[in-house]
Order: sequence, then C-alpha cells, then structure tokens
Amino acid sequence: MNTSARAVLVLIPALVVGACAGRPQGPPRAPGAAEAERAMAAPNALLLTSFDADSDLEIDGGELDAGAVREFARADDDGDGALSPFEYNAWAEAALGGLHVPRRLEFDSNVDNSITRAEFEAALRALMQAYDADGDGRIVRAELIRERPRMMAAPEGMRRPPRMPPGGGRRPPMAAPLSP
Ligand SMILES: [Ca+2]
Ligand SMILES: [Ca+2]
Ligand SMILES: [Ca+2]
Repeated sequence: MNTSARAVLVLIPALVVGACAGRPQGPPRAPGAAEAERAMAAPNALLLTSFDADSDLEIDGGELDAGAVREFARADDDGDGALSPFEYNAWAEAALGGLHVPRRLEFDSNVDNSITRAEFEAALRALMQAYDADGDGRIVRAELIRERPRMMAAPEGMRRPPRMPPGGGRRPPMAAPLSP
C-alpha cells in the first residue's frame, strides 16, 4: 500500500472519531457529511487513486503500468501468471471493497475463465482512458469523482436525470453497478 492510500485509511477513522465528539445521539457523521454525500467515487476510482506512487495527486501512465503489475502480483496467489475466478474474487474483495467493480468478465476479455496479465493490464489501461476526460494521459482527482445523481435524494415525482459527467458523457466501462 502506498503513502496516499494509507493516508486515506488513517483519515477516515479520524473523521468519524471527530464527528462523535459533542454528538451523543444518532449515528456518527463526519464534518461536512451532507455535502460529501453528493460526491461519489467508484471502487475502481479508489483503485486508481492507490496507484499514485509519488503522491502528486495525479496518476500518470507509468504509475498506471506499475500499479497494474503490482495488483496482478497481489491477485495471482499461486503465481501461475493468470487469475482464476477464486483469485479474482479474493483480490476484488480486498482491492475493490467487495463490490467487484469492475467485474471479473470485464477483465477476462476472451471469456476463458482466466485473466492473464495482458488482459489485466489492458483492462486497467482502458479504465484509465475512460476516466481521463481531457485526454492528457493523466488522471486528476476531479476526473475520478462523480456528483451523485440528484434523483437518489429527490422525492418520487420530482426526479431529474443525472448530470452528465465530465468528458461529454463518457463513462468508465467498468463503473457499472454490481449485478449478481
Ligand atoms: Ca502521481
Ligand atoms: Ca493464478
Ligand atoms: Ca486527465
């Protein structure tokens, strides 16, 4: 785990603890939670964030490639150079928070139930391109964060369509909701 990912993990409990002070009733809420709940990041965005090895808040192509190598090695438990469904599921549980987005078949491009290193790396490069709204080969935080569709909070009958994300509506191919 690199420095920025560790910082995020440390920060979250600190915010929750801070929010408990002076709020004896109800569930703990982080400061600014109401505003923060309007923003969302997909599990694959968190994964890309962890690739920022030099902590400059941008992910470049070199960091993407290095991150893909590292994550593949982490996932390939038996070291045979391919990810079995079992290995993918265990990795996704840890790296993607269990929501398995992207799903296994989005990596397994030839659908042979095995994810090769080449397939894994190609899928992550495609993911980076999908998030890189301005096409400059680097991903900044603003390209990873989405505004939560307002329809989620609006009462029935007052729903509006979600805003188009940056990049003219391009959506990361692997950000689809989980389907069982
Ligand atoms: Ca970086
Ligand atoms: Ca394996
Ligand atoms: Ca960019």
